[in-house]
Amino acid sequence: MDNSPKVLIMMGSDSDLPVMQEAADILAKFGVPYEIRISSAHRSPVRTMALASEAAGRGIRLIIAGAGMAAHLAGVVAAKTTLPVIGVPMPGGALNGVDALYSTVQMPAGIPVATMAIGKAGAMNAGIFAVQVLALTDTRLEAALGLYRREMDQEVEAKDAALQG
Ligand code: RP5
Repeated sequence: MDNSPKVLIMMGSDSDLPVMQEAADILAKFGVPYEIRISSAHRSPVRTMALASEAAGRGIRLIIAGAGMAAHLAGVVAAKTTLPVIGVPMPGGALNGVDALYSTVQMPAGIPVATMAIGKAGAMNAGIFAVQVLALTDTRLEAALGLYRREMDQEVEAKDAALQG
């Protein structure tokens, strides 16, 4: 079995870890090998660009990049690779993530970043979205996603049944 990382999770600071862990947990749940790295677009730009530009050559298929405030990490990473980049805006700061949302989502034409919601929901969805992309060429992941959706459906049904008494 090939256990080399297929998804690279990057975050601008260790303070982003409690949020970005959600993406890692999803990948672990689906048995997708990943690597998680702290690298800042402004504090460690050379390292960040090296991680991005070398990712495809190491067998990485997608990159998830989470950053806060003037969040340029996902855009900088996307500029250095043709792998799909999923951006996750971090909550916090004076604008509580709205700054990071705009910084991540408002990429000028030519270099896209697939931007998720602010915070933990966005990080979780980034993980699921990565699995969905990988599932295009992986029948095991396709089946696992089907099961995941059925479980969600059953959970809602069970909560409704409990409410009805
Ligand atoms: C961004 O600045 C990071 O992604 C983080 O969300 C934010 C604050 O970083 P710290 O000051 O907590 O290291 O670069």
